[in-house]
Amino acid sequence: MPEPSLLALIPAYNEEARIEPVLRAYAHFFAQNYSGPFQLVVVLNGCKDNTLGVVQRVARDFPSISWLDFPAPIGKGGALIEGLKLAGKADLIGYVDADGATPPRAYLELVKKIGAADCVIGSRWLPGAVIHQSQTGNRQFASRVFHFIVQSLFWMNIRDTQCGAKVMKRAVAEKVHPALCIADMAFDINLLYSIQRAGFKILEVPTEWTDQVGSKVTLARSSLTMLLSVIRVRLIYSPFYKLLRPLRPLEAWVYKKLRAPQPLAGAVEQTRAEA
Ligand SMILES: Nc1nc2c(ncn2[C@@H]2O[C@H](COP(=O)(O)OP(=O)(O)O)[C@@H](O)[C@H]2O)c(=O)[nH]1
Ligand SMILES: [Mg+2]
Repeated sequence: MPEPSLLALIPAYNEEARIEPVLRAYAHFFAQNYSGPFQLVVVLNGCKDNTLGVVQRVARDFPSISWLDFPAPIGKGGALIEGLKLAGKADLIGYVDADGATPPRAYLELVKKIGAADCVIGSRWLPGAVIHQSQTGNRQFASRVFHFIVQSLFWMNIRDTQCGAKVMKRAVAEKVHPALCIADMAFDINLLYSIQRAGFKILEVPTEWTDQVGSKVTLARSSLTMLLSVIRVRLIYSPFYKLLRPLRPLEAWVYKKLRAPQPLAGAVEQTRAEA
């Protein structure tokens, strides 16, 4: 029996220098090793470099590669919120970083485990994970602090919410999509928490990871933005959320100061209406 159809999104922000070998490796590997239909959709957001030209050039060599280009800086979350709208096109939809931190074979391992769950996420912190190059000390420290905050706020019991490799069944993406509103790197928390709340099962599996040079994350600013965003997600699911509406302009101002992509307000209203 052929494997289910798979659509993998790659959010890309100024990735002209890193993305080409990754696209080639994924397209090649999945053509050779995956029997189901496979599509790779690069979602460009706010790129100021020639990522688009690079993606277009590689796409000429691989029919499995296409792209969506959003000229506005809508963030990794914004790009994935847009990309997940394509869920109807495949049985499984997921995403992976543009820099090749997750090799194609490790991504395929996640995909193969989906039978037992609704969503499978790669973990760098579970026993069995293979880390070829770890994140910098500062990054690891920030990551552990972030993990502690996320665990205290959401009790999801997920060891690594931030690994860039995730895959879910179509029905899961379609069900939670209206609840997605976080545009920055805390998008993953937004996604995982809505998946758990909707009653779906998330399976966390040890993965393979090579931290790559050229990270687009500016630690101080990204940490503050992510902190603000996880608090925001927590509040959305609290009874007080409506009372906080007058603070919206202040919130918009803070995101702007942090040069972070604004959360989508509309989607939040939908979540409340559904809840
Ligand atoms: N930092 C950042 N990354 C983005 C953005 N939009 C998409 N991405 C993608 O998010 C992924 C992870 O980014 P990266 O810089 O590798 O983060 P790191 O590996 O966690 O240091 C890459 O595929 C980026 O291209 C954005 O607005 N900011
Ligand atoms: Mg990276």
